[in-house]
Amino acid sequence: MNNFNNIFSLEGKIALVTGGAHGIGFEIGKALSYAGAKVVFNSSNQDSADKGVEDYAKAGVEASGFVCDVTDENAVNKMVQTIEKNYGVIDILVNNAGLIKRIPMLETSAEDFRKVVDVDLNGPFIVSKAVLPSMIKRNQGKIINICSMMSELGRENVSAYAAAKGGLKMLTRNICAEYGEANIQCNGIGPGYIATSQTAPLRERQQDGSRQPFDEFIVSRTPAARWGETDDLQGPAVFLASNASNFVNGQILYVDGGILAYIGRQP
Ligand code: NAP
Ligand code: GCO
Repeated sequence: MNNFNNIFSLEGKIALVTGGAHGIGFEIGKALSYAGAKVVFNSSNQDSADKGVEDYAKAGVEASGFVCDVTDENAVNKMVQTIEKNYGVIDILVNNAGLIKRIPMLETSAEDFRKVVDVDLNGPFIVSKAVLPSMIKRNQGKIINICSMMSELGRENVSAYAAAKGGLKMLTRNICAEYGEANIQCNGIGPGYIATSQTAPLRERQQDGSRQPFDEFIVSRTPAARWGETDDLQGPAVFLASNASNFVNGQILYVDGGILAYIGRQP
């Protein structure tokens, strides 16, 4: 049999998924494990890390959880050193940890703006900088940055988030540019509107059980006419983590049900 099926295999690989205890990161972590990788993840607190390990185990995945704030360079370096000592060099990094604040720009404090940019942009920079040296020594590595529709589009009340996710798109391209020759592939996944705890406030039903106007708007702007589910991101993540994408670099793969290609349903 030809080895084509192996092109998506992650057997023997070690994958770090930041913020991988729940939501999109959790589903991506499961998928990478099902494709053969050993998955490690971090959370910002012990309770979430512990629950994440339990939830992975329920899904048949033996994941290892760490408590580490992605904005804390010393903590990140220590976590990466511990992972490399206990499990081996990180082959795949998914920069998934993220934060959003939905506040009109003029009501956004500089502190709020800095906090969102710190987690959503500085975090991926810090973690990528920690894992790249070992990847470069081995002349191979995969970095997947979880971007957003807001890497391409603006919308009211998410100025800090859009600025951070737009920057993350360009950080993705810059890592590609700087380390592609070391056989590092750095790409992004741009999820559309996905049903997670982060978007729960946008999807809560109104008193009469009807959808919120923004919920209706998103469904009307999505050709798939639905919100995305976290498992919609599993296949794209395995593709970008595997040998199947060894000549794909600096790209943002939008998994958005077609939003970016569509003017919106006619009134
Ligand atoms: P989520 O459920 O809120 O997950 C975000 C994760 O980030 C949480 O697990 C949290 O970890 C972790 N995190 C936040 N700040 C952290 C920090 N300082 N250090 C370490 N971990 C931190 O949200 P999600 O919807 O799954 O989003 C995951 C990623 O996808 C984010 O980057 C988000 O911007 C992006 N995204 C989401 C959507 C969507 O529609 N949901 C669409 C496009 C992009 P703990 O709670 O475990 O501490
Ligand atoms: C929002 C949503 C979006 C999604 C995602 C879209 O308030 O507009 O939270 O930002 O999370 O980033 O791709």
